[in-house]
Parts: sequence; C-alpha cells; structure tokens
Amino acid sequence: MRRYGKNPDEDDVRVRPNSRGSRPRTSIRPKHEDAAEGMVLTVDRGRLTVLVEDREVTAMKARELGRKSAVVGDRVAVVGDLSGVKDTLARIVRVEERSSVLRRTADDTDPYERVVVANADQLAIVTALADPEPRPRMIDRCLVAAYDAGLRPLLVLTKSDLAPPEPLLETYGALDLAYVVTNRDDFLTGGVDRIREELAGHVTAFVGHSGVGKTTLVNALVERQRTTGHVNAVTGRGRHTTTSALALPLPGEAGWVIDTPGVRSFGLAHIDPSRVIHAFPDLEPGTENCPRACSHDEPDCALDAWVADGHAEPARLDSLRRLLATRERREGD
Ligand SMILES: Nc1nc2c(ncn2[C@@H]2O[C@H](COP(=O)(O)OP(=O)(O)OP(=O)(O)O)[C@@H](O)[C@H]2O)c(=O)[nH]1
Ligand SMILES: [Mg+2]
Ligand SMILES: [Zn+2]
Repeated sequence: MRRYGKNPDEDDVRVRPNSRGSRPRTSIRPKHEDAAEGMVLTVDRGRLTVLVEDREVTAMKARELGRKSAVVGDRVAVVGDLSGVKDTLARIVRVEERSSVLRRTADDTDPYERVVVANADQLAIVTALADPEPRPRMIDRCLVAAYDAGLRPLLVLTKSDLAPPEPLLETYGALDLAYVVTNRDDFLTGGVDRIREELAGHVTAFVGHSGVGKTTLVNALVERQRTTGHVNAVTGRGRHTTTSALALPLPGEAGWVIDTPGVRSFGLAHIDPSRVIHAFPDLEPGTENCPRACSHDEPDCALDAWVADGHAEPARLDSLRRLLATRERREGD
C-alpha cells in the first residue's frame, strides 16, 4: 500500500508496533486525481473522522479549502494517509455539493449560522414526554428548520414510561406528522422496530434539547455497528452530554443516524419569515382569504376566523404567531 511506499513484493515487511516515528508523513500532492471519496462521521476541534471504504480515517482540512468547512454528513475527497492507522492524518481537499443543509443559529438574532449536518434527508425531532418537559415551541422551531432545509420531519417522543404521549399528539394531530413513541424499556423487547421502519433508507439527524434521550435511542439502534473506543468516547453510554455530532450506520446498510449535541433552542435567524407558514400545512389552507402579503400576524389575517370556525387547533395558530412574532422582533431591531 501507498502508506509504506513499498512495492507489492515487499508487502510482507513487518512494521514494528511502536514505530510511530518511522511512519512516512502524508505526501504533498499538487493534484488530487488520486483522492478517495469519503463521508464525514464526526468533527472534533479541527480533526475530522472520514469513512473511506470501511476505514475511519482522521483528516484535517487542506489549506486550499480556505474558509469552507466540512461538517458531519459531508461527502469529501481526501488524500494522503488513508490507512486509518492511529496517529496518521489525511487531508480533505474537496467538499462535494450538498443535497441538504440543516442550519441553526444560537437564537433568532444571532447572525452566525452553524451548519449542523449536511446531506440528511430526515430530521428526527426528539422530545421527551417528561424529564425534561416537552416544549411545543421547540418542536415548532425544529419543524420550521426541517421544512426550510427540505428534510422530512419525524417526531420522536421518548420516555413514554414517564408520561403518556396523547396530549402532545393531539396538538400535532392536524399536522399529519410521522411520529414514533418510545422508551428505554421498549429497546429490550424489540420496541425499536417502529422507529427502524421510519429510519430505513434515510439519513436522519437527531435533534432536541439536552437530556431527551437522543443518544440512548441512537445507541439502541446502532448497537451492533459500534466501533470500539470511537463511539464510546463521543456518546458515552447515553448518560453523558454529547459534545459533537456523530454519524452512525444502521445495521444492514439501512441508512444513517446522526446523533447531535443537545441544544437550548433552535434559532431561526437564517430563515425567511414568509416560509414559516409552510411548516404549518394544517393552517396554510386558511390563508386563502388573507390580504395580499399578509404576515399572518396582523388584524386582517384570515386565519383567526378560519381557526375559530374549527378548521385547525388554536394551539397551532398560537405556535405560528409566536414564531412570527420572534421573527418580527428581529426585523425591527
Ligand atoms: N425514564 C427514562 N429515561 C430515559 C429514557 N431514555 C433515556 N433516558 C435517560 O435520560 C437521560 C438523558 O439521556 P441521553 O440519551 O444522554 O440524552 P441526550 O438527548 O443524548 O442528551 P444530550 O447528549 O445532552 O443532548 C439519561 O439519564 C437516560 O438514561 C427513557 O426512555 N425513559
Ligand atoms: Mg446525547
Ligand atoms: Zn394571514
């Protein structure tokens, strides 16, 4: 292999286990036609773990990438040492075009957008039914982000051993949202089958408040696929706050799950307020009689009468209005 710079007939040359210093350095190549394709699994302080074929290769951004960053889920081209051997370092020379970008800001006024995950096609909005208490506004915000990024939202209600899901599901009934209800005890009895169905064939980013059980659930889903050390270091046993996003393959090549650190809120500063209504397909038909360019948060808005006539949950309109109000505050400042 290129790593040792040997000819094939020298393959049987043994490499001493502790010969760190004798390992050749990553070669500098002006052209990258020999670059390998990989997927970014995690990012930790400038070091990226890239899956190249079946090896986890540690890599850093090549200088030529400039300020462009690679995030979890990105497809990248890597050169250099692709052996995946400890203490080796490859270089990312290209980030391929993304099919989706999930963004968030710290709050609605934060001008700094972070890309949470690239190339996901589903957003699992994880909410505990208790401990911590569900916060419908957070769900609405995640829905807005999902619709904005073109991801299919999936509502995942955890800790059903602590509280029933019905009150929350009633609020979202009009949305026709895909959802699953789980709890830790289910995991032992095949209870993750329902969620597996929803995840199959998708790249799903798991988002939600800290402590809602994202890592606990992800661990139950990917158990057999864990690689030693790596997953443990990042996700612990589900009891430790996750500090960086990590992509994990579902068994049987059934797709990918991406565990992300808990967030305090899902800032929407990057989202166009006129698109917010699309996150409320249950309310959208009620905007037909709105005045032109209605913000849906003004006295003439047709939604009030429409909702009062029983076409949709008043709680949904309240959520929409709260989001729009947040957006408006930002515009006024
Ligand atoms: N009662 C109950 N507790 C659960 C369940 N699932 C997870 N927990 C507990 O909830 C706590 C938080 O779980 P995590 O999986 O670490 O939560 P997380 O969403 O990954 O948290 P962050 O990484 O901080 O974002 C842990 O103490 C879990 O044991 C469940 O179904 N029922
Ligand atoms: Mg976690
Ligand atoms: Zn309106």
